[in-house]
Amino acid sequence: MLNEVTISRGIIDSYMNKLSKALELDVAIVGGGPSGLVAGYYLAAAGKKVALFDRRLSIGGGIWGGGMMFNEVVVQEEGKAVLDELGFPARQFEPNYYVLDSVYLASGLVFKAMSAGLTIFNLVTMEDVVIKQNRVAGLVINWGAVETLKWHVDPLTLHSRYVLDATGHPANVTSVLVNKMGVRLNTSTGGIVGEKSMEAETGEIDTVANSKEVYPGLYVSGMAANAVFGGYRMGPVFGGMLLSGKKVAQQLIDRLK
Ligand code: 48F
Repeated sequence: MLNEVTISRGIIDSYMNKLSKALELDVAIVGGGPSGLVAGYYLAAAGKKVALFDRRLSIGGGIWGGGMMFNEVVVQEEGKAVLDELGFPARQFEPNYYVLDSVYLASGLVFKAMSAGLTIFNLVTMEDVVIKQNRVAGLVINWGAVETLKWHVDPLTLHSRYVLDATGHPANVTSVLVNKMGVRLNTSTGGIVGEKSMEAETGEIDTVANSKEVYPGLYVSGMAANAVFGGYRMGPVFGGMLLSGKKVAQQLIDRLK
């Protein structure tokens, strides 16, 4: 006979155990788009203690919608190497252009990253960072719904050796840091330079080049990296996003040695 209370207890105990383990991390990733998920996959596969937080119900960020809701994405030759490593099939459309279903990519990245050991908290938002000795040292988190409703509910806090801002176009983690602490970033202006208009070729190169540490303890990837350092946008070509996540993961793995 199924006992409803046992079902509830299973969920509560299991979630509390997961949340408690995530209070001290090697890397806290904010944002579950392509760059954050790929970074999470490589960090978890390297045995690092890593968790990813996304304010939305579904994980995958901008992948699901493909281009203007046509649920296909394009990956160029360089990015295809990451798809090959993950074992994701892509169809050649023209030389140097591969296409794959965006639902497959989003769900596949979530599955591969979690299978490698990444813990994911959906419905949880980053509302602030922790500062220790002039470096970013953790996250202040709350329910995404509390943020949406603008309710006055105090948050919880976790410590992490590094934080990755993978929040896409708004670069929310870096914005909070700059707005609240008035710090100088490792950018050309010292502030958030701002994303440039569409130029796919340059944007893809920018995304990877800009994926790095922007302030002690804080790394940026994906569109957040372009927003912070001032790179071009590129739309629904995803190779740069995949390579960006892989690059920051490798940098963080080296730093954590
Ligand atoms: O925007 P997003 O998909 O991040 P990305 O890795 O990828 C960009 C592409 O999707 C696309 C593109 C491709 O060429 O240009 O735009 O840079 O995903 C960002 C995720 O961050 C979450 C948000 O819900 C989304 O799923 N997010 C944003 N702010 C917060 C957050 C926050 N404060 N707390 C938690 N999650």
